[in-house]
Amino acid sequence: MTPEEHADWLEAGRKLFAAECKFFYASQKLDQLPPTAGPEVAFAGRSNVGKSSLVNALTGRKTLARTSAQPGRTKQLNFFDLGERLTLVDMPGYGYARANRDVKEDWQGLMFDYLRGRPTLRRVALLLDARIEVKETDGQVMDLLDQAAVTFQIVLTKADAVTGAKLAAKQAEAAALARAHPAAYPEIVSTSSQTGAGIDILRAALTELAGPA
Ligand SMILES: Nc1nc2c(ncn2[C@@H]2O[C@H](COP(=O)(O)OP(=O)(O)OP(=O)(O)O)[C@@H](O)[C@H]2O)c(=O)[nH]1
Ligand SMILES: [Mg+2]
Repeated sequence: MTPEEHADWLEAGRKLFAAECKFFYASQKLDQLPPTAGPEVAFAGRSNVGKSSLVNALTGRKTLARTSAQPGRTKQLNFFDLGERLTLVDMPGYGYARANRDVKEDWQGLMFDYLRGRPTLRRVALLLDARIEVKETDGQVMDLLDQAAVTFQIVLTKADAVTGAKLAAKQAEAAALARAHPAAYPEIVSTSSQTGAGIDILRAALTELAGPA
């Protein structure tokens, strides 16, 4: 991209994410998903990785998606319409050990079924916490997305909370994971919902999936 093209790319992202964003649906069961319509991007990752915070940072609304310091806050698939061009789906987290067993299986079953079977799902933003090592469940989700041929993009979160050297090492680790997974998009985006770092890049990358303005 030339510098002008890059500026246009960022501007398209800024514009889309400045559009009105409305919560319109919460699903607890797979037979209760909203009807498929336009393109969807889902935010997936371990409990507490910062999915809901990232949805808020992208849309510039502090309380659109509910966040919490306690893991296991988001318990449903929450659907948000962004300017009638893109649907954002804030998912429950996986790997939350303290959840009641039945509840845990319910959420995870829902999540996996949704990821495997949703025809309008164009990409998964797979969030990894820059402070924490990659866990087995992260690998399992990446394998599942490979099998389902759902493109995913690794997004590092909480970049503000690590040193530059640690972030660089984490980016290299994430890039190696992306190379090892056929469904992974090669670019890794490092973000902070707290400082806003990388948010403009992620907005622009996701705008490539959106319907026409
Ligand atoms: N330092 C820092 N903390 C963050 C950032 N993003 C989120 N957090 C914190 O991480 C915690 C979890 O954030 P959530 O957005 O609720 O995480 P989640 O992935 O939606 O969690 P579940 O819905 O429980 O799966 C909260 O205490 C946030 O304040 C970030 O960019 N930097
Ligand atoms: Mg959440």
